[in-house]
Amino acid sequence: MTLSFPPGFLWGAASAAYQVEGAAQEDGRTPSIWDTFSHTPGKVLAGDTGDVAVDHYHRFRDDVRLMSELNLGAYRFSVSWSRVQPTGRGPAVQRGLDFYRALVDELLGAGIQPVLTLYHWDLPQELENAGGWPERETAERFAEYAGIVAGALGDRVEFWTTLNEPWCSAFLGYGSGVHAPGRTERLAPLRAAHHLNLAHGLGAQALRAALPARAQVAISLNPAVVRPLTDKPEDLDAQRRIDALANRVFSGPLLRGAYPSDLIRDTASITDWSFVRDGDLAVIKHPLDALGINYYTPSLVSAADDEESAARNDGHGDSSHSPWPGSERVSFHQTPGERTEMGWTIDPSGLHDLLMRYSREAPGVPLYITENGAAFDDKPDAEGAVHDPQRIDYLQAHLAAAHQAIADGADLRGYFLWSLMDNFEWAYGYSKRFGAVYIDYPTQARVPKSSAHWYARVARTGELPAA
Ligand code: PNW
Repeated sequence: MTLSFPPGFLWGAASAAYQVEGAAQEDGRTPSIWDTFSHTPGKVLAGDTGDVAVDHYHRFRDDVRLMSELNLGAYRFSVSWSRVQPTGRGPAVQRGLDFYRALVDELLGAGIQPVLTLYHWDLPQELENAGGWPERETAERFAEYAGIVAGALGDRVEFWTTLNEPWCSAFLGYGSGVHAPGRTERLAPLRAAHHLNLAHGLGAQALRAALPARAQVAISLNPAVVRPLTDKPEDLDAQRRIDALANRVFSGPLLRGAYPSDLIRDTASITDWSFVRDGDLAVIKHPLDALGINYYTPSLVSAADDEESAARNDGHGDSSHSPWPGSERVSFHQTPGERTEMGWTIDPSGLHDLLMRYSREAPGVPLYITENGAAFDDKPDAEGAVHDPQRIDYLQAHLAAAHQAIADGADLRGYFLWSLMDNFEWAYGYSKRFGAVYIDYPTQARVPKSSAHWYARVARTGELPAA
């Protein structure tokens, strides 16, 4: 049976500045923590960097044409902070802003709605040198940066998101160290999480002050779907702990204006949370116009009696350091079923669960799936065509789960496929291909995969063909 999505449902694709732009040293851009990290031997597979990436900085006009051919209604991209404000402080660089203005104009000219993310992990290196997200000043600098971008693009961009996946910034960046800046600490991720929350709140205030009333202000989270291995009390406790550190450390302050009391208890040996100052929680609980949800795969956890084995198997890349401060004694298990090239199990029921959960937790707030997709081992055939039936199956199953969530009452307004094109997949470099469009890196040729043609039809008709 064909499933119809509501009229006006937004069909999009997503990307992020450091993953696609390249032009790392052009027009006044200075290094971000991802430039430093990727240029540090051993941090990114095969020594890959975002220096050139898919050269979107120079090819954006072609890329927008490609988006039109795919019938996209929206394009989610992020702004490189150090392109716009090289030291993370002080005056903006006009050439940096001009690039985003040109991109936005190209999108609008093609009838594609720009969805702008202010921060997708590329902190200006100078701000990391001053301490990075564990320091409060970074949140204040973010608000200033938000105001600059809103001042430059507020007349033409209506959909704004502050942060992408603050969990990754805080816990992979400062805990497990598999993401930039690669710090492996226990207190720093908790301080970073709070200052990211504060950055969202202060940034949202700065956006409201600079933007017309019709503008929408949102955030994109990557909530975990955490399932217990058994219903033994110790496994349920492991589930509760990971849920606190993956989800409620953000949803608590954002939606309810408080950090969860069990999280504060679980982390009592690390911190008394005195870095949370009076008034911060009121700032963070800024009313959201929309909530972005990024979903890839669920997590399966159990209690571990040995911290080391638990840390090595935390489900988030190779690190001997745990990204779960205060709850290191948790093991992550492979959930059963078919997997993608990331080793992530394909489980669309997790997407349905998340949408229903956040419908309850954020009543009245429209939801968007701001990322969903999969990496497969895509290769051109003899004619140069790229057939990716597995990605079509993945998208079909996840869109069916999203459709079911709408039928069950979720106010879901749109879907952004991750990603438009193959790109720099963080610690995995160019080895993992998430794109609907294949990139031949030596020539930078763009080849829409069969999933791109499939998605173009879904986007045009608003209908999901039966599997
Ligand atoms: C997200 N994890 O990253 C990002 O928003 C994208 O930039 C990225 O390319 C995409 O998903 C695919 O990985 C994540 O370890 C990276 O839990 C790692 C994790 C989650 C999300």
